[in-house]
Amino acid sequence: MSATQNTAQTPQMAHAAHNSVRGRLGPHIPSSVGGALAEDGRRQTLWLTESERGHHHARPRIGIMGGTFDPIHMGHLVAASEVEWKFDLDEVIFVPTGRPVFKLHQHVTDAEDRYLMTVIATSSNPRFTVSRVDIDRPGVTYTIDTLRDMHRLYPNCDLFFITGADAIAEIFEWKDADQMWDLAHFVAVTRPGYPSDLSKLKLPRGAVDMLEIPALAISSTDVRRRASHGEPVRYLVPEGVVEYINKHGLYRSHVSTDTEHVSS
Ligand code: DND
Repeated sequence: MSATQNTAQTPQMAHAAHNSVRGRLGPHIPSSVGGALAEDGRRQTLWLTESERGHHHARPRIGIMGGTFDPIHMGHLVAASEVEWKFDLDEVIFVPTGRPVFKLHQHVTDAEDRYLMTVIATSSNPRFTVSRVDIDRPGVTYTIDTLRDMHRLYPNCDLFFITGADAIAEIFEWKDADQMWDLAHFVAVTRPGYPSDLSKLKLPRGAVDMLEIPALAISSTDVRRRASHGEPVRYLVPEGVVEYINKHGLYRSHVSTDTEHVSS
């Protein structure tokens, strides 16, 4: 993937875009602009943003890490961190689902508990934030709605939706899948136990990148099972999440069932 894409904009547009993003994303958002010669030799101003690592992009880049996060674990965090690094993202926004569509027939922990565990798990990383858009939207959660909301909130940013290889394999079962490609670039991270070959899927050219990440065979399903049996979950989830699970007695009575759509 090209690290730099130059898009000529008016200075006013660039300033507006930049300022609006800086306000939301915080002080690490870059501030550089530059000029260059157009192909016909005339001077043309290119307005770029510079990432903290010194790369130039046409627009700030935001990762969207959607998940049920029941509970959030180290696999989720490593996935987000790896994509943030490899794609030079300015920020990764974790978006816990409200009512996950593929899990309507199984017990899912209260959204506020999942949200708070996600906040706790991400709090030490200045590039990680958490959004309530899916939790606060009534009804079943669909990614197409997540992406539309994010476009409204971050109109001048490029969005990168982060997902596991298992999730991307069934993406054509997602609501309005064909409309999602225009809203975000998709990054599918490898996950132990799931095939990482996307070639059999008829994905639009260039819409999805596969990224190999350090293999962590951790699943929320297994964390819940362990917690329900009193087995250790320490080091599978962040310390604060261990404490939250213990303090609130989560997963004591709900063992995962066979009706789960995927091992999460
Ligand atoms: P999950 O329930 O799989 O989340 O949902 C993931 C996203 O898919 C959410 O944003 C959903 O709204 C969306 N979705 C699902 C189904 C239908 C539709 C949308 C629709 O619009 O119709 P988990 O908490 O289980 O996992 C979060 C992510 O982390 C997943 O992409 C999963 O593959 C990945 N993951 C790992 N990746 C690497 N190593 C590991 C992982 N464990 C989970 N150990």
